Amino acid sequence: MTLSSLPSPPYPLAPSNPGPHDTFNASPSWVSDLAPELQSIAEKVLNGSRLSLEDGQALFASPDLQGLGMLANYVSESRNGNRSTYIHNRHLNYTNICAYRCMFCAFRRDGDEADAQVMDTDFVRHKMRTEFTDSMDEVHVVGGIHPGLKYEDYLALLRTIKEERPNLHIKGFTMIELDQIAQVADLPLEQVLADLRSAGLDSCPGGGAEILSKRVHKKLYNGKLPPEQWLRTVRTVHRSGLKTNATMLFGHIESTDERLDHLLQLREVQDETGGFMQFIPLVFHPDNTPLERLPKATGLDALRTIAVSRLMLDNFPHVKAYWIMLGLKIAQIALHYGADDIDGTVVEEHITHDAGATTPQGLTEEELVQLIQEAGRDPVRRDTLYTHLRPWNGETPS
Ligand code: V47
Repeated sequence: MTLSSLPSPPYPLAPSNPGPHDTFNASPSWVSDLAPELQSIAEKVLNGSRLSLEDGQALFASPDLQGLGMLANYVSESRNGNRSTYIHNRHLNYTNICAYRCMFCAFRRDGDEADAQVMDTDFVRHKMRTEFTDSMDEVHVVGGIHPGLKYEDYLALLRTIKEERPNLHIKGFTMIELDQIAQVADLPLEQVLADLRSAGLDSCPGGGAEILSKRVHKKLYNGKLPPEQWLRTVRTVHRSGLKTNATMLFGHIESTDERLDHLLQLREVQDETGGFMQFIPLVFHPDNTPLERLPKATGLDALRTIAVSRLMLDNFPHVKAYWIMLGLKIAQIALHYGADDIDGTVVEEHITHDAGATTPQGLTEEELVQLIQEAGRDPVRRDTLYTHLRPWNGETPS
């Protein structure tokens, strides 16, 4: 039996837009073993009360990383049981030419650099025929802010993908790209979103949020979509009916308060729109960037950030441990620190690998399944919107 022919599970995963954490009746026995600074926060979590900025500060400051992880894991398991999801997807970076010079980026190129590239529709069509299959669930489409692309180029890109692979879900264009597309179209964003949807856009990825802070924006990505505009754009996208993800790029010059402020801003948007599917903490990779002297974020910092995110973002249905950036082993541990998804097969990844990632460029479905099983979780294949869930019950290759 092939994986795609497996029946859908009889159980639902977490609701697509749950309210604050559900109320838990009896305190689990391990709560009394938590460090004192975590005890009152644990009470709030168990009562379904929302955590404050000060709670978040205490979580980041607590030396009891294991206790923090247990708390986040408790929330994650209450929503997802022992399930961890993955997706059969592939990335498509249609251009690496970018008008911006963000200090964290090793992916961008000027138009005259030898390895600068932009994919035309023939190239995309060829890729769709030779590298994509009908059994894939998602294509993740993002690119640089190319100064020369026309409105029609973006529409043609989507149409070409759908012509070749009509069932492939297109998760494409970050808020920055959407803002750029609206500018070149010289149309209101609402109209552009309607056009993009007609051409095939199904949802949007979470990239480009970086850290929603004016200070960090000014220092690292000045000129790019400012935080308030990112928030305005994402609200408009959600109101148009498109779901998106949200990311946070951490481990560079940001403070923990700036991380928390980022989370609280996302939580506020989610209260209003319910449009976020997943939260994805992204670990900064400094190689080949102007920030390459910065030390790399530790695995412990990544686990702490994932756990704090799970606890603060009480209205986000899912938290992703993006294995490409975390590394395989930390991603496995993260499935016990609040994350319930590890992303997908990916296959061809440039943004992190240009910045020194040592993970593979992609994993097979069997490898993803094995990764999840080794972590003691039950692998469940999902689609982008979590509407089709297929638990793995095949033989995992040894
Ligand atoms: O927007 C850029 C970040 C993002 C670096 O929505 C870097 O499902 C680390 O957003 N080191 C792209 N990070 C990746 C992304 C993503 C990935 C997988 C799934 C989804 C989703 C979204 O990566 C960029 C930027 O925030 N980034 N440079 C770097 N040197």
